[in-house]
Amino acid sequence: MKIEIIGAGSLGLLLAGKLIRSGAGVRLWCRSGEQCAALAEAGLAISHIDGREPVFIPGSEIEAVPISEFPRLYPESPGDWLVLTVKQGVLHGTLPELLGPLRESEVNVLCLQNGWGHMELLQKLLPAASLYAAVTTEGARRESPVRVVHAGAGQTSIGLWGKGETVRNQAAIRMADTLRSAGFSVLLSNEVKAMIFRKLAINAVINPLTAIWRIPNGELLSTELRVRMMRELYEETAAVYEACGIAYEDSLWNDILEVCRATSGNHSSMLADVLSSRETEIRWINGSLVALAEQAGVDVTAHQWVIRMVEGMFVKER
Ligand code: KPL
Repeated sequence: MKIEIIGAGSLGLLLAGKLIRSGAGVRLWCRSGEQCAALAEAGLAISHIDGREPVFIPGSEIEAVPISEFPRLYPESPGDWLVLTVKQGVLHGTLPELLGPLRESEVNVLCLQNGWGHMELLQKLLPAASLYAAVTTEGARRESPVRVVHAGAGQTSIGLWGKGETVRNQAAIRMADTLRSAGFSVLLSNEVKAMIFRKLAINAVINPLTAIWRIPNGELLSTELRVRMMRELYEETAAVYEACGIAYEDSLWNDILEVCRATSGNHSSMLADVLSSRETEIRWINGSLVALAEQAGVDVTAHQWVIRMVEGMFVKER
């Protein structure tokens, strides 16, 4: 099986390194030619904070290609799976044009984005593809273009999007097995929307507050005021879900607190973006909740406030 990983950020590098080590065929599409050259020269290093043996992949074993070459190179030797690990901003920005040659293709696509909105976009761009949404709690931190830290083993749930079929098909089972052989814990789920909305709520509460206060996830629990602010975001989220008929578990609030404890030393992906002056995914996380709230007439003042705070951290070049 040949896997095309699009996006060489923290998760893309982690998946690429572990899949290559387990013997899977991987081609890694990077944003820049410089990163491809660095990987070819230095190789890819994965360290683990729990003390497990580091993984090192020599440059000669890594096929890394700039994403700008995708329209030319991909049709010459297409893979069996595309794994999209780019951020929502790239998915809604430069990626649609690059995926043009795949419009008629029945390729399998695994999408690992946070937030909401990406699956609908991909359905329009790739109407013949089999689209799978994945929600992962793997912790990964990119230290450089060639080094990533596996900051906590998590779980990845995969669901088939939009076809009304069970995810237990040959292709998905093989993909899940391949990921398991690479050391990931994987579940196949027929509750794809519930899975995405659960993660959306977790991200909409934890990510903006950690980014605004510049604290690791666990520190959200360290003062009453912080927990109160989390609770406000949670209650607005629950009100939106109720108004829109989106089912969620009674345990959702406790699940959010548990994620803070389980990932207490980690920086959320939004904090990592802010610290690296990268565009955040706030539009597709809290912004998608505000869009749902507007349709349903629900007040989401706290979500609107965190969006302004996080967006206000960036001065966009004109
Ligand atoms: O998914 C995450 C993220 O940072 O985007 C959580 C679960 C909040 C872990 O940091």
